Formats: sequence, structure tokens, C-alpha cells
Amino acid sequence: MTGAARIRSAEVLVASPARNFVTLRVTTEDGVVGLGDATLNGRELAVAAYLRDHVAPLLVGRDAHRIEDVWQLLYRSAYWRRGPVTMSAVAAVDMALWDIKGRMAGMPVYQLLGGASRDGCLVYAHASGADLDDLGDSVRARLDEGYLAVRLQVAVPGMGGGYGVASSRASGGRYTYEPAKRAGLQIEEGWDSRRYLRFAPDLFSWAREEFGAEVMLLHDVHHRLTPIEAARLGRSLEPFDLFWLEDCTPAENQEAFRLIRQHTTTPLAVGEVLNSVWDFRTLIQEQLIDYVRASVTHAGGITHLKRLFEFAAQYQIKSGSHGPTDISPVGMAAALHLGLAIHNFGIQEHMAHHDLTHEVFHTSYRYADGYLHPGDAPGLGVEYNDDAARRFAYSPALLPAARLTDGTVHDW
Ligand code: CS2
Ligand code: MG
Repeated sequence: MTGAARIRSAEVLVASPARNFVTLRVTTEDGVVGLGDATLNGRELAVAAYLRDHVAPLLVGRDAHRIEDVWQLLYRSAYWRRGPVTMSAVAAVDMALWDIKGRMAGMPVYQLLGGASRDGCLVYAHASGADLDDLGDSVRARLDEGYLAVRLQVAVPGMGGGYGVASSRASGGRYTYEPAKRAGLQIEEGWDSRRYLRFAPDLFSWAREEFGAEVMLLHDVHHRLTPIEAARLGRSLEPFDLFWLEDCTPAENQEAFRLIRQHTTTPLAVGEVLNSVWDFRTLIQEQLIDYVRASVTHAGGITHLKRLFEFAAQYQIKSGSHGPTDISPVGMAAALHLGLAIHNFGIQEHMAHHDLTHEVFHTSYRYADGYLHPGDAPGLGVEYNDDAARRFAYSPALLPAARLTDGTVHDW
């Protein structure tokens, strides 16, 4: 095989710089290194074992250049298809091979994907608060940083908390929302859909009065409503011109969105827990949503997510990649390379990582005035610092559970 770049090793790196991350490092016989993100929040070690025990032995000796062939091999020959663990493992390999190809070509990955379709990727930041005053401070901080789009989450009065509310100020005075908690027992939060549905229009009416018409406002319902409740929410928020309403009901039943769509013109974003193009088939073909929220890290890597976004493009649906702190800087870099290259880019979530995370992951993407650019370093542009990583041992962390007032487990 002329020009082959044989794989010498595939190592799984688990570290917890401020939060847990699983990283795959693929090295060729010539010493070219590629990184892939394999972090599945709260279920990290399942992907680490899948990669270490079942995928790494398959990779050694293969040609790192054959990205499509390796993708198809991992997807088809496992026999067991799809699912978050499998698709995150495949994603990590795919990212690492794109990284290697870019480094060998001396080009940033976005150039290999067809080159830039825009100057930078529009991003949205998070703002949250225990009440509207607190939320106001958080929004103003994001606007001062130049963000043009902000996601608003606030505790619902009388409900004791709510999805997406930051519990602490992290480094640099930033509010970062970290859903996974390093506690022995799983944290449980309360939920009351009626209170929430009454309060949500007040929240956005306040926000428009406070911050004006121009700023793009987003909101995440985190799968808490039934389809008809979601339809009502979408309709009640129409006067406030949301950029999108996210995960208003669980999407395993894709047809549920037909009902929501009949009732509201509020743009809908779906899919951070989905991982295959098949999970989106009805949502896309029937034009039931406006933004695809899948991520490079959980939906089969650059190769598969590109396919999914191109499918969505035929129906005028745009990308809106998931980008919380539980996607590592490697996953974020990959999302930015893909986002810069595709035509139907919509927006990218940007929940800035903790300073400790950047001690392990050195990135070359850059933020300015509401946009992120992946940078022009060869490959994905991220380096992994082993010495720093050794200081941060894995520490189990769990996502919370939600319970209704009567104690029934609800969707979180
Ligand atoms: C959220 C996430 O970013 C988002 O939109 O829904 O913070 C989500 O809760 C976490 O990624 C779960 O791991
Ligand atoms: Mg979300």
C-alpha cells in the first residue's frame, strides 16, 4: 500500500480537569498523533471500555488515511449498530483520523472538508440565574463579552430550581452550568410543568424589555413537556421572537413533532441525545424542526454528522451543534471545523470550558465578537498535555434526576 499511514497505537486517556473527559489518541508508525473526543457525560467509562477493549485492537496496523473505510468497518462489522456508546466510540476514531490527515497535509481540517463557507461560526452563550435580577447580571456579562446570542434559563418561582441554572461562579467570574455532580448520591430536582408554562412567557417578555429586539434569545426545555404542552409553550413565546426553542419534548417519537408544528411558528431545535441520521429521518423529511442539535462527539464523528447536516440541508434545516462543557475541546474544535465548512450552518453552542480543562487541552480556536473560528493549525488544532492530565484523576459524576411534586420520576 503506497502512502499508507499505518496506525501504531490507539490509547484511551481518561482525565478530570474540572470535569471528566475521555480522549482517544491514535498514533501512526511515523509518530503522527490524532485526537478524538469520546466523552459521554455520566457514562464515560462505558465508551472508554468499548474503545479500549473492542476498537483499539482493530485499529492497529490499519491505514489512518482510510477514514470512510474505517468508519464503515466500525459501524457495520460490530453488527450492533447505533446508540450513544457505539456512536461516541466511532466518533472518537473518526475525529482522530481527520486530525491525522490534516496534520499530514499541513492543513486545518476545515480545508479538507471543502474550505470555509463563512468567516466564523456564530455561537450562543449561556446565561442563567436564581431569579430575574440574577439572570439579568448573567445576560449583561455575556453581552459585554460580545455574544450576539444567549440562552436564558432561570429558576421557576415556587418550584425550587429549574433546568440549566448555574449553582456557582467558576474561574474568571463566569457562570458555568455543570449538570453532572461529583456527589455520592444522584441529585434530584423538582419539576412542575404548569408553573413552568405560566412563567416562561413572563421570562421572555422581561428579557425583550430589558435587552431589546436585536439580541438572539434561545431557551432549552430539556425534554420536560408533553407534545401538546410544548405546542402551547411555542405559541405563547411567539411574540418574543426566539431564535429557537430546544428539546421541548422527547424526540424518540419523532411523529410527536407533527402536533407541535401544527400549532406554533417558534423555531424548534432537537437532537443532542440522538446519534444517528435515522434518529432524524421523520423530523427532517417532514420538516418538523429547524435546527439539528447532534454533536460530532456523540453522532459518529465528522463523517457521520456531515452526512446528517447535508441531509438536513435538502429541507432547509440548519445545524445547531450541541456544545456544552461535557464535550471536550477536541469535540468543540471538530464542530468548528465542520461548522465553518458546511453550507447550512446555523449556530454553535459555546459553553466555555473551565481554565483547568485548558491546562490539559491546548486549543487553537479563537473567539471574537460573538463568533468562534477553528484556527489554522494543521488538523483539529488541539494538543493534549499528559503531564497536566496526570494531576486530574477520574472522579465519578452523575447527571441529576427530575421528580414531579408527587415523587414520580420525570424526564430530566
Ligand atoms: C444541555 C446540556 O447544552 C445543552 O443544551 O442540554 O447541558 C446537557 O444537559 C448536558 O450536555 C448533559 O450531559
Ligand atoms: Mg440542551
